[in-house]
Amino acid sequence: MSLLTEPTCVVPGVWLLHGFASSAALWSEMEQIIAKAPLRHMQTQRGFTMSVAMTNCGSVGWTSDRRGYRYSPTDPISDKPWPAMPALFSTLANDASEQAGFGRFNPDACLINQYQPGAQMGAHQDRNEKSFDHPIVSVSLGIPARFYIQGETRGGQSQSVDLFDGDVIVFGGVARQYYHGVRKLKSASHPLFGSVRWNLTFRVAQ
Ligand code: MD6
Ligand code: FE
Repeated sequence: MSLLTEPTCVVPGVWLLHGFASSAALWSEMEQIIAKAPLRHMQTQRGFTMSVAMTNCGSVGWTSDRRGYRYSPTDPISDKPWPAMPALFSTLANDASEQAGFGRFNPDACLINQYQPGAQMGAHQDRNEKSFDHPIVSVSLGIPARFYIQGETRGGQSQSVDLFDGDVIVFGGVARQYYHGVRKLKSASHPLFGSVRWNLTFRVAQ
């Protein structure tokens, strides 16, 4: 984790820390989380199956099913608490928040997203958290993806940024409730992950 990364502003409230995270260190923690709480394709409220596979760590985890989106203290597959948030994860998220000028950040939830080629995430707002006073810290690992930000409404003009292995986005302030998404993932290869992109999003949810 380099503290020498100069943040670049994508749009006001959204900062990119290029190459801030190291995939090898994070991967051994991710493997242990996935062993306890396997990746799964959740259902949307409308009954569609998400193309992104997900799991969580932390005191609460983000879930979706026919009843809607919410944070839950337990994994609905096992009914057990989600795996604990590794110290390496919370330290990285706090360092990124401080580096981007948002100050101390102590996430209680980390959503782990796995994209295979063809997977995408439609335009959405992150609004299931109790307060929007904290930013979201988002870590990209593996093959690159195009992330887009649309602003206060869905559709219309968007600002795009390509996210590479180790890139960290800090998403807060005036942008905290902006619509955003990830374009359909193109095939590529990463030495550790093959043709996969991972994304870790850290939130203060409770
Ligand atoms: C992704 N990220 O990069 C999905 N949300 O795979 C998000 O949905 C996201 O990167 C809020 C803040 C930052 C993000
Ligand atoms: Fe999001």
